[in-house]
Amino acid sequence: MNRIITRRNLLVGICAAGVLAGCDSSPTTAFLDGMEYWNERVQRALFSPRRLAPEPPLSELTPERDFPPYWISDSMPTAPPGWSLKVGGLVARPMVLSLAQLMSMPRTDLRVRHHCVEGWSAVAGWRGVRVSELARAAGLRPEVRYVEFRSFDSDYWSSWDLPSALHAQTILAYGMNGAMLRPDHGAPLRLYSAVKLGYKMVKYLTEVNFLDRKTGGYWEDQGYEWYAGV
Ligand SMILES: Nc1nc2c(c(=O)[nH]1)N[C@H]1C(S)=C(S)[C@@H](COP(=O)(O)O)O[C@H]1N2
Ligand SMILES: [Mo]
Repeated sequence: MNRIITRRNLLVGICAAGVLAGCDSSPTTAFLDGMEYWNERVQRALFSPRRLAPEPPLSELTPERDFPPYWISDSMPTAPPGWSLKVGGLVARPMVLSLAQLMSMPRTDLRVRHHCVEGWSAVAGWRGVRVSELARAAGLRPEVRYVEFRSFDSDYWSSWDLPSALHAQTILAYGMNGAMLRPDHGAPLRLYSAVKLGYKMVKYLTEVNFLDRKTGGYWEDQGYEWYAGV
């Protein structure tokens, strides 16, 4: 229909192929690594830091009971007492922020269709603070190219390219559909964005690190595409 959909289908196809091929060093994997390199270059070229993704209308909102929750731990992760978010890496002002402090920063609302590579999608409204706002407060050193997001869910993590992380539709969300984020969807704080696939949206956040190198990710290190733009 439009370029966004076409690109996503391309990605999901490549991801699925990557999973089937596994992580051995077969010629297929080498081919897929080559494809991923090419694919990331194409996606980066198409990505514009100022272009906003269209938001689905309110009528497309998924009833909450139909929005599948997902986590890698054996049971639903719950925030440790005294939870706070560490912001570090190559920054002038490393910070430790409470939820109250995050909620007092300028807030942004987004309605996004979530795409999981397992084949489902769902729409919700998310409220939080832009990663770019956090970056401004922390003061990035010029070498920063990547952002790493870590969580208390069995150390789940993902790393992002800086332009996607600083996009106006990438936030650290503490609210969902007009209420506080619940533990099934990543409380107290999760990443949410209109420009990436589901597995990049790290839930149960503990740390945001601004870095000069890629640090992979939980699924990315098992063959899922690293860039994963939508
Ligand atoms: N900490 C953490 N974040 C995570 C995951 C996870 O297992 N642990 N799963 C990812 C995947 S694959 C998806 S599709 C979404 C699911 O978000 P939801 O539970 O709100 O639907 O979270 C992503 N972030
Ligand atoms: Mo997913």
